[in-house]
Amino acid sequence: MIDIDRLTAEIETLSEFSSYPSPAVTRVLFSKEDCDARDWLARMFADAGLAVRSDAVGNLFARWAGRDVTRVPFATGSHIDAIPNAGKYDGVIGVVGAVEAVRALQVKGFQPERSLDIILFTAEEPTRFGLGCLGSRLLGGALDPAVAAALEDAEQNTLDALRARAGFSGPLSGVPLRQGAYSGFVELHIEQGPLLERDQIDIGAMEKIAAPAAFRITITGEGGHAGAVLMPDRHDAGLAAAEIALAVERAAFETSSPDTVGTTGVFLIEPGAINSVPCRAVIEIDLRDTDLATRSQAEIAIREAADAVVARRGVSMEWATINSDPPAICAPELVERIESAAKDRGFSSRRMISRAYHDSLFMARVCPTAMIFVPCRNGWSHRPDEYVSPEALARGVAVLADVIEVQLGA
Ligand code: HGY
Ligand code: MN
Ligand code: MN
Repeated sequence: MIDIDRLTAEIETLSEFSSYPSPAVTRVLFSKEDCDARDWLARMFADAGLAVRSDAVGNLFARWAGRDVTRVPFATGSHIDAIPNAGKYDGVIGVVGAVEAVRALQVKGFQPERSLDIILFTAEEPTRFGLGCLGSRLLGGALDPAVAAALEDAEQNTLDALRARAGFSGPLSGVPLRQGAYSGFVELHIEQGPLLERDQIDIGAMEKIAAPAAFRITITGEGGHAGAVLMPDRHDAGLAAAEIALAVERAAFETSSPDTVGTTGVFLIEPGAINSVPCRAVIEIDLRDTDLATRSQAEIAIREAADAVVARRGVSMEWATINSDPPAICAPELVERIESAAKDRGFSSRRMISRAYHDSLFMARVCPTAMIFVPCRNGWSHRPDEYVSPEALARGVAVLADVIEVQLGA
C-alpha cells in the first residue's frame, strides 16, 4: 500500500532545499541546497533500512540487502538536482518514490532474494558544468574521468574542487560500473510532455530515450561605438549569433521528423552595453531527435548556415561539441514487465519515446534499462508550476514497486 500522504509530504520537504523561493525549485550540483538535500535523503534512506554508500563523484547508492548476496542486484533511482526556476517533481519522484516503493514492499512483508540499489545520480542537469547526466555518464563509461575532473563551472571551480568540498573524494576512474553490474535498472519519472494527460493514460512504458546533443558556439566580431560605427562597417557578433539561433529553429523544423527539437537556451553577448556593438557572443544549443541520423542531418544544416552567416558578417566562430549521445533502446523484457504490472492493477499504459534525456540513457550502457512515466499537468516541466497529482504519483510508485518485487524475487 503506497502511503501517498507521506510521499507528497516528503516531496514538499525536499522542494524546500532550493535557492529560489517556493514554488520554484533550483538545486544546482554541490550547492548548499544540493548538499543539504542529499543529507536529508541519506537520513531517509537510513530510516528505510537502506545502507548508503557514495562514489567519488557523489552518486549515492542506497542498498536494500537481499538474502542471496551472490545474485547481481537490481537498481532504480533518478536525480534531485534542479535547473534554475524549475519544479519539485522532475527526478525527485524517481528517488523518493523508489523509497516509498521499498517501504510498501517491506510493509507487505516481502523479503528480497536479490539486493536493490536506489541510485541518486549526481548532476543529471547540465546547470553547473554545462554537461547533463554527469554522474550516470561516468557510471556508464561514457565520459573520460580525466575530462570530467577538469570540468569547470562559470566561476572556474573544477569538479574535483567542488566534489572534495562536498565530501566526495577518490579517483573518478573508480566510478564506471562494469557491464552487467546490475540485473536491470528502471527509473520512475514524470513525462515532461502532454501526451499521457491528453489521452488520459495512467502509465508510460518507455521504449526509447531521445538522443541529445549540445554545442557551444563562440562568435567574435569587431564591436565598437554604437553611434560611430556605421551599419555597413559593422561586424556584429550578437546579430551573427541571433541568425544562427534562428537557423537552429529552422533546421529543427525542416528535418523529416516531428521529433527533432532545437533550442538556443543560453545566449550571452559582450560587452552587454546599450551603446556598444557586441564584439563577442556565446550561444549554447540543445539539439535532439529520437533518431541519430535525423539529428545529424539537423546538425549539418546548422553548421552550414552558421558558416554562411560568419562569412557574410565578417566575424569568426568557434564550434565546440559539449556532448553528442546516441539514443537508448529500452529492454523489451522490462517494458513488458511495466505494462503487465500496470495491467494487473487496472491501469492503462502506453509505450512511448522519451523526448527528455535521463540517467537511464547511460544506465542502458550498463544493464537492461527501462522507464516508467506518469502524467504531469499540461506536460509542464522545468518550471515552478510543474505538478503531478497524488493519484498519478501513487500509480507510478505502485507499478515501480511491482516491477521491483518481481525483479528482486527472481
Ligand atoms: O534536459 C533534459 O532532457 C533533462 O530534463 N535534463
Ligand atoms: Mn530535468
Ligand atoms: Mn529529470
